[in-house]
Amino acid sequence: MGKHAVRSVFISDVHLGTADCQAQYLLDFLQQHQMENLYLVGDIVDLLYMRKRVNFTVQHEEVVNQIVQLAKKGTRVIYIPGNHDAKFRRFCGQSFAGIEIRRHAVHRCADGRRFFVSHGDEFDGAMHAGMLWTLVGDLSHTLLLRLNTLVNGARRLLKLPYWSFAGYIKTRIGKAAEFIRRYEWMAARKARELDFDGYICGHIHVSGMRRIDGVLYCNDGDWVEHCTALVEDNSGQLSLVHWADRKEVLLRENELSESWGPLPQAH
Ligand SMILES: [Mn+2]
Repeated sequence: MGKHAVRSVFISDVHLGTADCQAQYLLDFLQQHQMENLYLVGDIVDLLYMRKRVNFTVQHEEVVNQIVQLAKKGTRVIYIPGNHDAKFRRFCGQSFAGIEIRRHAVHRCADGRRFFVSHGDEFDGAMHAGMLWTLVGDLSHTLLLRLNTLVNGARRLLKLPYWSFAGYIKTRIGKAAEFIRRYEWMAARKARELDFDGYICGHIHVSGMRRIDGVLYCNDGDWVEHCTALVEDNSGQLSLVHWADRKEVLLRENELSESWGPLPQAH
């Protein structure tokens, strides 16, 4: 079977160097796709975590090698460091092994639409009193990820496909849903202010694609819980892809039905 030929791929929140990184699925995804542009939208290497502990396996190394190989073979690779790899932000404007490091990027789709691309942690400050951290406090979030890995270890033994336990829990907490909606809205507002057609980000580990107030919000998700990527085909259409034991298109741009107006101001 030939490779999937696509125009652009956006991935983020890989967290290489941690035990919860689903590197084997990402490696397979990168090997099965052929792309003109690869955007690494932050938190690719978890330098924060690696201060305490390092789980950089051979598979993690292979992910890095594969990305370097893609750059060598002509894929344009743009790396936008996030908050967990913020130490690399000092290299913004430089290139290493053919990989361009940027604080943010502008992506022009095949159909001419312009998207602003950033990791998304810049919205943390504007969120209510660090809502994310009161919500999924660092510790409980780490615990949730551990449980996710354990659940999927058990599922593998039972020959069941990968399933995001952490994602399942998070989207069912009312506060989390509110937090996610506010984040999506802020990104959409930023795109509108900057006069872009949409915003592409990651950071919150919840993939999504929504039309909000005239712009397209896209979140490429993560590779510790959901194993998702945002993909642009050769005509410029965007879709969200899940790639683990099961491989499926989660959402296509032309299938979007919901359209939200602006979120009411917070009380
Ligand atoms: Mn992040």
